[in-house]
Amino acid sequence: MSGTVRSILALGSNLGESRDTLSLAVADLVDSTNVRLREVSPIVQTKAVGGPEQPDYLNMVIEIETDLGPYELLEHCQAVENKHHRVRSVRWGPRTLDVDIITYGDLVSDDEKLTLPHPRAAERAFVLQPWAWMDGTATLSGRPVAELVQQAEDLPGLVPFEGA
Ligand code: PH2
Ligand code: MG
Ligand code: MG
Repeated sequence: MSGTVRSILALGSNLGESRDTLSLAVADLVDSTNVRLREVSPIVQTKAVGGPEQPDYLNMVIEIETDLGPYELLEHCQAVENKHHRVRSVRWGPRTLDVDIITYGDLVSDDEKLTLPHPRAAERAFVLQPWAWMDGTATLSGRPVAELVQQAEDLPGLVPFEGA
């Protein structure tokens, strides 16, 4: 795909100085003429979904506009994760930074390296709620994000982040 594409990225952190990490990661993600920031969600504090017992997460989403192809964008996101000392050990284990591509334009892909839309986004309040707060008209696979979030099992474990 070429030209300018809008994409939703989800960020999460539950190790280290998570609040600072998220801010720095947003700056790193858009520090490129190929990636422009359109919108930023509020930050939410969320109970961990899946994986081992672990600290609460801070989660947020951003909307970008990009000239990168989907795999170039994936590499870019992974480079930003690595810069923030992301270590891949336990699946769904605690992490300093996770950056997931939720949507890339209207692209639908079932490639195991990059499944689009993100295969679990439609049931995760930690993605859907900040997204709905950022953009009340957003849809995911044709369904309103603000409606999907009402059915998400992890919604009761989510609160707006009140920290500085
Ligand atoms: N990410 C996961 C697994 N579980 N739970 C919350 N609350 N937030 C996350 O970002 C998260 C998770 C895998 O990436
Ligand atoms: Mg993830
Ligand atoms: Mg990830």
